[in-house]
Amino acid sequence: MPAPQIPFSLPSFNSDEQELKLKTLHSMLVTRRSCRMFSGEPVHRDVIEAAVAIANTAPSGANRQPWRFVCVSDPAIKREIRIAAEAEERESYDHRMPAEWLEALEPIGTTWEKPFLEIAPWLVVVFRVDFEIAPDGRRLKTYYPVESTGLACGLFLAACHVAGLATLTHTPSPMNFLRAILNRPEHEKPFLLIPVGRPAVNATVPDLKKKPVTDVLVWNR
Ligand code: IYR
Repeated sequence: MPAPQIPFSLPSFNSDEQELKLKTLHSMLVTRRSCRMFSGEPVHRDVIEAAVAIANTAPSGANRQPWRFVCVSDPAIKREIRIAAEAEERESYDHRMPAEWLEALEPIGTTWEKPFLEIAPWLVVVFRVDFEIAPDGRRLKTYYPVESTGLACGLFLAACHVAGLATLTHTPSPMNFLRAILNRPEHEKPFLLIPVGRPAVNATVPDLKKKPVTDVLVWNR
């Protein structure tokens, strides 16, 4: 049965107002960088919850919201995650990643070592959910879980950034160890590991440039 319809409207800004709104948002978001040097200073869990609430506004296939944000601050669990992630990363950097991939990563300067997994006050481990289990035990399929979870993660990164929190989109590969360490069921697949915290006082990031918008935007054909 279709859900009942409710009114929907948005502020009717003129184009100058629209541009101003977007310039303001752009000037905030353009300073986001993937950060690998975190301060260990705690971040209140209410702040993390507020950022997850923003992620949770993302559109999703059939509105099934096929994501789980597992937020870890327990040092013992962070340590377990670091040990398992570094074991996989070491194998990847030493044996699994082809030369072309290692070359692409050279400007970023990453290695198998991931101290930030213990230093960042929060590790937000995002799972994509392939089906939910209804209260009566039936499987409720989700739709476009990859696209939907990606959208939710994008909003989460933006939310953290505007709150002055640094993030990293980390994908230790393979990352099924996250399901085991975090006791998640088999139908939840690790999607992204996002360390969150303030940047370290002397944090640096590689001097990388974004492509100009004209390189990524095509009008009509
Ligand atoms: N997961 C590895 C390798 C890595 C891969 C990509 I693609 C990056 O943009 C950065 C790193 C790591 O985190 O080191």
